[in-house]
Amino acid sequence: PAPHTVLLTGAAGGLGTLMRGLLPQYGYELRLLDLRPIEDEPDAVVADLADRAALREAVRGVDAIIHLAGISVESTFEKILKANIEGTYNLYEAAREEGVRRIVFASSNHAVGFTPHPRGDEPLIPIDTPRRPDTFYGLSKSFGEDLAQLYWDKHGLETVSVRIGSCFPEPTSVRMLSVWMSPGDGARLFHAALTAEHVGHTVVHGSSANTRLWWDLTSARALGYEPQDDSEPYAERLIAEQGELDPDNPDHARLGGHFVTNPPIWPY
Ligand code: NAI
Ligand code: 15L
Repeated sequence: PAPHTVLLTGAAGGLGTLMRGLLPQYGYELRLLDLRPIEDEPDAVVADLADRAALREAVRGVDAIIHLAGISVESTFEKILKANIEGTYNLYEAAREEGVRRIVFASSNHAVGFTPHPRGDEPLIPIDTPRRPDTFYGLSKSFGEDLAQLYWDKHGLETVSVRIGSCFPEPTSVRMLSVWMSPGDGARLFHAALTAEHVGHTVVHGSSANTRLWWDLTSARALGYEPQDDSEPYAERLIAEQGELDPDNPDHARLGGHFVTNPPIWPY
C-alpha cells in the first residue's frame, strides 16, 4: 500500500516549509520534526537528531520518512559529525527498530561536488559517477548514501537518496539554471520516491528538466518522476546580471560551484 503517514524531519527549514505546503495535496498526513519549533504547528515534534528516544517515538507508526533535518551547508567536522552523520544514523536506527519501510534521504549535489560539470555537448553526469564530496557537508551526504545502502542490504529498509541540486522558489544564480529543482518538481519527485515499488536503495538526481541540465535524470524518471519545470525563463535576466559561467574560474568549473572554493558556513 502507498504510504499515508509520513514523518518530515527538518520541517522548519526552507525545503521543509515548501514541502509542508505541497505534499498534503498528494494525500499524505505529515508528522513534523525539527530542532526548532514551527509557528502555527503546535503538534510538531521539537527534537534534536541526537535524541534517540524522541526519534523512536516520532517514527512510531509512520509509513515512511522524508529526512531533511541537519546542517545544510558547510560547518566544522565536529558539528557535521553530530548532526548529519550521527543524527542520520540515529534516525535509521529508530526506523529499523520501529519497522518503518522506507526513507527518502535528502542527499546533495555536494556529495559529488568536485565533479567537473559538462560543457557544450559533453555527456551529462551519470548517477554512478564516483563520489567526490566538496566539503565535510558533502562528505556527510556521501556517508548517508552508504548508510542507506547498508540498511537496505542488511535490514531491508528501503531508501531513495535524492542528490538535490538547488530547491528554492526561483533560481538565483547562473549555476542554479543547471541544477534548479522547482518546489513543484521537488514535491513530484518526493511523491515518486515514496510510491515507486521495489526501490531497494536507489540514488537519483533531484532537479527540474532544465534546458541547461548538467546531470542525468534517468533513475529519477524510472521512479515515475515527470518533471514539469525548466529554469530557462530565468536565464536571460540572471546572465545579464551575473554574466555567463567562466570555465577558468574555479568557482564555476565544478558541479558544486562555490562550495568547492568558498562554501557558505552554518550560522550556529
Ligand atoms: P535548512 O537549513 O533550511 O533546514 C534544515 C533544518 O534542519 C532546519 O530547520 C534545522 O533546524 C534542522 N536541523 C538542523 N540540525 C538538526 C538536528 N540536529 N536535529 C533536528 N533538526 C535539525 O535546509 P534546507 O535547504 O531546507 O535543506 C533541507 C535538507 O535538504 C538538508 O538536509 C540539506 O542538506 C538538503 N539539501 C537541500 C538543498 C536545497 O537546495 N535546499 C540542496 C541539497 C540538499
Ligand atoms: C545544498 O546542498 C544546500 O543545502 C543548499 O543550501 C544549496 O546551497 C544547494 O546545495 C546548492 O548547491 O545550491
